[in-house]
Formats: sequence, structure tokens, C-alpha cells
Amino acid sequence: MKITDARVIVCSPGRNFVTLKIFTDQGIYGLGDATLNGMEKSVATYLTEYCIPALIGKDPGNIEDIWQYFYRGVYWRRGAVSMTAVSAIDMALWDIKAKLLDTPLYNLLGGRSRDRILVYAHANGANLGEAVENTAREVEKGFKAVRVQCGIPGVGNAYGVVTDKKPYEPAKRGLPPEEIWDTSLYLNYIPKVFGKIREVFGNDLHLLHDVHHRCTPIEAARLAKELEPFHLFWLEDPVACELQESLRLIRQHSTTPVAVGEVFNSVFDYTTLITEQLIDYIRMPLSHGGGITHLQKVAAFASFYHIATGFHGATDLSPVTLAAAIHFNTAINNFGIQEYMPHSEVVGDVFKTNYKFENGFLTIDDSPGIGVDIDEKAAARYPYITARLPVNRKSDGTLFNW
Ligand code: GCO
Ligand code: MG
Repeated sequence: MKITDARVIVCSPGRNFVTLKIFTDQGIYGLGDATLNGMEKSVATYLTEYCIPALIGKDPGNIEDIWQYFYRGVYWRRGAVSMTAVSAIDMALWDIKAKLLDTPLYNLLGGRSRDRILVYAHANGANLGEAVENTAREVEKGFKAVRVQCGIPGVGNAYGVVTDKKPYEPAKRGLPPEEIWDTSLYLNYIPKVFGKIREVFGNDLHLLHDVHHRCTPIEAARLAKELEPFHLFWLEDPVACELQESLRLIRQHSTTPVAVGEVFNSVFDYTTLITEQLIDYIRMPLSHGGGITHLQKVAAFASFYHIATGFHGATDLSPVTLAAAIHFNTAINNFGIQEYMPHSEVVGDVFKTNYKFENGFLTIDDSPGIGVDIDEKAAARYPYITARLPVNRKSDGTLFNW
């Protein structure tokens, strides 16, 4: 079997997506998600100019060797752009192999370990009243786990909160908007938010919260400790953790579970975090963390340290990644939870999907491969639109983590 051609499809049904389609001499093609929010064209160019020419003629069945070719074989290893490209290639190759064998992807990853995938929804509110209302809305839809984000009095832009009543969507058209942030006001207010949410919804609803890298280690330790009575499912990205050792401080002070790594792209971002058991969930998604081939190794490594998966699943990951993640989560033993931020309806014009949400869980059907298809004619009706993630500043103007 040979790879005969490949192309990159960039489209914007409501938001930008980059999709790699790899063709073979057996008439089978595979799809991989190459979307990197706000940097879409860098990945598209890397794939088109550098990777695709080297893919043509290779046997798509040799997934491990091709993975190594684009990781080890490329002198400039790692980094978000190149690892997103490697991930897309890898996903498409697994899709091809499973289609060739006429079996759903999860069968190649070990078969079923479970029937359904626990997911968490997003609820946000400009103020506490709205956060309670919107949490109730997700609970009514059947979600058993909800991530709650809330506006903070006196803070211009709390992360994950919308003011226009539209669903929260990371990335805005044009150049990066600038947001204003104040950690001390946030730290004083957020325990009140979770106190109220617990009081209204009781103890059984799983609650999650994303700090989005905005605390220093000691601030994060205080936050994790003060949120402890509300038994969060997890506290996400409490610090920007290029410095993995910084997570030690949080562990010394709190039993609040920690989830980290949506911006990671390699196992080497995780080694201290995993071996010292400084976290509880790995967030690195299939589309940025080296695809199925690399995540299988990371998840297996994490499993020995009682760490589970909790993959990133915001709308800037395409339906191809979500479906691949459901297969992956179906197969592994140390699955924890999957983020599920449903795509807007218009995404369905371009991507034909094979998963279903029911009563708090996602399931996937048994169509061969990953099971998602792309309608290229429809994709052409939604051309790329420049959109970028915000830049964040403290209230005195200092540039800060977004
Ligand atoms: C999450 C994330 C996202 C990111 C976004 C960036 O936990 O879902 O933090 O909302 O900000 O994916 O592109
Ligand atoms: Mg996050």
C-alpha cells in the first residue's frame, strides 16, 4: 500500500479548522486534524511545503516509522506547530489502517474498556447569578460534570466568560484583542463562587474550573486549598507550568485534583509531573500531542502513576479530534473524563460525525476508522478568516499569561 497524495483543507464554518486528507493507492483516505488555534496557516504551510512531499510513496501502514520520521527525523523537534502536523499525519494513518481493516479505530487500540465516555460541559456567567443559571442549564441537558467560569467583580475579563450571551468561543476575528486581569480580586472571589454552586447543586455534580495559567505557584496553592471543601473534580492549569517543579507547592498544600497540559506537545513536558505524581489528569490532546501513537505512550506512562486522561476538547479542536479521542478513551484503562464543548451547528455542514451525546456521556458508532468525513465542497463555501486568541495584561498594563 502506498500514499499517493495528500492535501490540506483550511475552512471556517463558524471558526477555523485545518484538516489533512491522505490518499492511498487502495482508494482509502484518512483524515487528521491539524488545527492550531490562531496559528492555522503555519501548520498548513508546514504540512504542504515540507511534510506532504516526504509522505508520498510511503506505506501508510508503517505508522510508528512515519511518526519517528517526522519527529526524530526532523532535526528541529517538538514545538506546537510541528507537533500539530505530526499529530494530523498520525491520526490520518490510523484512520486509513482501521478503514482498511474495516473496523472502528478503538478496536486497534485494544478494544472496548467501556461503553460510554463521561464528558464535561462548559457553563459560564458574567456574574454569579448567571453562572448558577447556566450551570443549571447544562445539568438539565444531562451533564454529570460541569466546568464553571464566572465573572469577577472589578476584573475586566475573567477567562472563559462571555458578556454577549453567545456560547464562549476562544479566538476573535482580526488581531489579538487585549484583556485586563487581576489575580488578587479573582483569588478573593472564586471560593465564594464554588461555595454557592455546591450549595445549589449538592455534592454529586462533578465541578471543574480552569485557572488558565493565571496564578503563581503560591497563589495556586492558596486557591487549591481554599477550594478543597467544595471537592472539585479538578482544578485546571493553576499555573503556567513550563517549570514542572512549580506544581510541587500546590501538592504540599492541597488535595484538590489538578489537570494540566492542554498546551503541551510531548511526553517531555510531563516527566516530572507524572513521576512525582504532581497532577491527576493529562490534558494534552491527540491533535497537539503527537497523535494516537504518542498519546498511547504518554497515557500508558501516566497509568503506572495513577494518573488519568482528561483530554482538551474545546471547539478549536475539530470533530476529527473529538471522534478520535472518543475511540482512544473507549480503549484505554486510565480514562478520566473528556472535555465536550459542542461545535456550532454550521460545523455539521462540513464535518459528518459519528458520535452522540446522551445523558452526560458520548458514544461512537462502529463505522470503520475514526468515522468522521469532510465535505470538501461545503468546506470551500467557508473560507479562512483571520482570528486570534487574546493577549492578557494586568490592570497596571503588565503583560501577563492569557
Ligand atoms: C479549555 C481551554 C480552551 C483554550 C482554547 C485555546 O480548557 O477548554 O482552556 O478554551 O483556551 O482551546 O485555543
Ligand atoms: Mg483549559
